[in-house]
Amino acid sequence: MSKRLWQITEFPFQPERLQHFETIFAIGNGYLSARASFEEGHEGDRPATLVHGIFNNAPGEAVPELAVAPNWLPLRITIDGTPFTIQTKAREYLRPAGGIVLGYRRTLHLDRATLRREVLFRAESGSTVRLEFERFASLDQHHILGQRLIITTLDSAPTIRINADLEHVPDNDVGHWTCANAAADTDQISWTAVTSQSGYRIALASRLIAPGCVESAVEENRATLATTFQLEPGQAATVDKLTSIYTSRDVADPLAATLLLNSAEADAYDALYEQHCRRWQEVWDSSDFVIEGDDKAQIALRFAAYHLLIAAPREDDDVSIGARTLSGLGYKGHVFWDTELFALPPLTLTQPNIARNLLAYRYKRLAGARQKAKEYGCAGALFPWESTDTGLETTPQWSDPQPDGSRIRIWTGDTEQHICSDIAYAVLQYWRWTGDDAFLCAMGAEIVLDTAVFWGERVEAKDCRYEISCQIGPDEYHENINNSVFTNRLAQWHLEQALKLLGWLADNAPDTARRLVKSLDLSEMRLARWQDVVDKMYIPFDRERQLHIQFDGFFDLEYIPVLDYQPRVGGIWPFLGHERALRSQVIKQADVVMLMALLGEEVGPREVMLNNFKTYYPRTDHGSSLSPAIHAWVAARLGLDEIAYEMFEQAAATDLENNQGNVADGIHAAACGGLWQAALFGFCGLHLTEDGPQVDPKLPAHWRRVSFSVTYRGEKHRFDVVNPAV
Ligand code: IFM
Repeated sequence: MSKRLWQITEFPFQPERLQHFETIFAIGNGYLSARASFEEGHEGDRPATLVHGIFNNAPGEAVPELAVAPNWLPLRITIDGTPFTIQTKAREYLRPAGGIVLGYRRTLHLDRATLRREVLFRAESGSTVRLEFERFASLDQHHILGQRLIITTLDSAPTIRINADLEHVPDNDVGHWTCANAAADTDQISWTAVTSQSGYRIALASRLIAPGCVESAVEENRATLATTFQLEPGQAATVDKLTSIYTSRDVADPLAATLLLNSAEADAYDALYEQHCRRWQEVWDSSDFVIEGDDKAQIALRFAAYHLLIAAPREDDDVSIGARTLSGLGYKGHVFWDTELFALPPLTLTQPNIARNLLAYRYKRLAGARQKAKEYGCAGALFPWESTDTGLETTPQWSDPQPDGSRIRIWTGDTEQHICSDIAYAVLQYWRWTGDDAFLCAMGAEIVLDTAVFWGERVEAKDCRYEISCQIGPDEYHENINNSVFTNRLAQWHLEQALKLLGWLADNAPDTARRLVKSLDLSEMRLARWQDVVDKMYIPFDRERQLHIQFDGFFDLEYIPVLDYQPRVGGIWPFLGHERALRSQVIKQADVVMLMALLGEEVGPREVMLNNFKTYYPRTDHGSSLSPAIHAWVAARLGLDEIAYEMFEQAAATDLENNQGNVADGIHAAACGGLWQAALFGFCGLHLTEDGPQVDPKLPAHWRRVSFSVTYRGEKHRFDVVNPAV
């Protein structure tokens, strides 16, 4: 298929979108990601390489965040003494002094996770050179980063000087690193540092393979490798920079590992790159979703899958995907429900090993979840709303200052408790699709059952029914409300599944059943209560109008016709203000609609589903990037074709077109996973039957055909869906 559908291009340079492109052109390999900052730097850039799991709570900061690793990208180039830079303002193209950029094109190659940039540059001396940059984070050897520069002179014999650096990133630093040490060996440079609070050690080493005699030095705030050479007219020179990186999460002595790896691989760019591409080919063989008839949707889906695939830990089951992946510092790298309900399901279907790693991350943090439940006065496990390396709650309690200087109390860490069921849902979905009983017995069952223990204690018995007060559902505009239908129904479903799971374990894995009954104290009395909650949970429902009520009193709030507020970027919350939003029926994101996506027909008959959608869709401002894709999915199932496609387009534009206005802070992992799910579960109607996976397509009218594979219980199932309507 056409290469064009695997590429995203910036042409010409768009300075006003510098940080946007830094995010969307990030490269990565599941171990780390690097934002797409220029090798030579640029005013206003935000270079950042983020490595999974390297969190630090810097002095004076309320919560931990991912610490930006030292910068391995810098290549400072001079041509006949003119420093190579990209000018920002068009008029600078005409400036008589300094170099001139004659042409610029940058392309992200999704199929091979490679970023390329070509620049035609004229030095002050009049020499014109073409610079072709390439970079990748090896998928084959996760600790190696490759950069290549091919520099070709067109019309003269310029002298080229190149400095390849490792350096600290001061702009992003809030005191994360101490003990930084730059060193220069005869043929390589290195950088080591230690996080100030968490004590993680990091080491990077670089080598330069280039014409001329390469010399190394330590300068202020950087270690550098330098070479100078001359080109004949028409001649091209290749410069390779290879960097290796380790942390103390990987090995006992990161510096030793880094130096060893770097010297072993120093002359092997081509071989490394070839292996990298081969590995990506394998990944795409099981992850691609091909659409015929809609090039824009095709590129958007590949882009979404690409960003999940570069963020997803392939070889580490002790880390997870943050809400903004590793491509930016939004939400400080914290992990939310975005992972389990948005990013993870497509991985369960296409890359089950990665999905298992993500679930194991939660299992390994059950201690933190138990502590949180205990602090809340309940037994069982209550996962934190925002999670990092420790597994403790890391949601900040106060927002950053608002325009008027005030701060808003953030309640999600206190009362957004549906995360327990979101994680249980992901575990059970993974188990059903993979049949991985070993995982279930070793980890999954304990997650599902101990979070069920929490719900069993958390629910409140009132007037012959069970209620849950003071919650935040997915719609975070409404805080500390009573009887969120999403939360109540999901908790009920969760307890029902927990009882079934225990029955399955008793029949199929009696030792595990016995162990968990004992360790989690699953007494007869506790189980009887679960059944009672399943039977008597209060699900707010309006019988007259045959629809679910998002929470107690929702329809008493002020009605605001959200659909009238068009066109706009982002939600309408900023013009309403926090207080009015709380008192209105404006909904931030799919809430009842999210419930319908997760539980499908279990929520109610088609008439109720339609009533729900038609009631809540016009009240939702999609102030969260999690919302549009879920609406697309549910609308497609309900046959609301126009809305489904419009919402799909909106989800697709989240990062590519920056329609929430905050992509500089990182890719929206949930929007990516949501988009993929909207295609699989929404438009294709993928579902499990007793005979395995089946589809029930409701494709957009202009999609001629789609094809994709999913792995079910270790076997690949290929679907090729032709649209009968075309
Ligand atoms: O988890 C989401 C939440 O649902 C809405 N606000 C942003 C969070 C992180 O993406």
